Amino acid sequence: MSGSKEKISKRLSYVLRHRPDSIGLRLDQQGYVEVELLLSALARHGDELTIEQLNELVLTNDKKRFSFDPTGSRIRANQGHSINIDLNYDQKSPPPILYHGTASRFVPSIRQRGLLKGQRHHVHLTESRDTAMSVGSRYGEPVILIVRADQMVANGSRFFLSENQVWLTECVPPNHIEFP
Ligand code: HQG
Repeated sequence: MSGSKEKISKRLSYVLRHRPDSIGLRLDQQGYVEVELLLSALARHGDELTIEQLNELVLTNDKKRFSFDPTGSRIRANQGHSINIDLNYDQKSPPPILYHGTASRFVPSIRQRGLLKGQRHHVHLTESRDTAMSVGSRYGEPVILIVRADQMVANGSRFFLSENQVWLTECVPPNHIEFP
């Protein structure tokens, strides 16, 4: 595929998280697709990508967005899906505080309704303020919210950790959010 690694990563994210059907693919239950099928489907749709380029991308991707299965014959996105698949995430005990980066214009609504998962399967949280800051900057003036995971666990919420260290949960009620 011509273009930057970022462009290829975005294209793969689109296909593997949201629209495999856009290039005639189906993902299995765990979100995997055969690497060979992926490469040939991309090629049929005008995006030539070699197996070497794909390996390099998976290895060096800034957020480790993709991973191969243990045999290396299949690939999937690690998180962020809008299509219905079962990633078999490990339920885990989170640190007491997690961060969520958002845009200032969403804050009034979040104060009222809490953090909602929207199109995705979960609300995405991080242990890193820096990551929260850059995620928030995508949509406007960034704001970092502090999520009291400790209080949520005490109230029975479940948390999951994706392979690329994104913390996931169903929703975050407003009373467990500290606003700046
Ligand atoms: C906001 C990136 C109004 C929420 C990141 C966010 C992440 C509300 C936006 C991953 C709301 C949804 C996901 C409410 C939530 N009212 N706005 N009640 N509740 N929102 O993109 O978390 O680079 O679906 O704050 O690292 O921003 O793609 O979610 O601003 O892990 O690999 O609604 O994307 O990873 O936006 O980002 P998104 P997100 P990648």
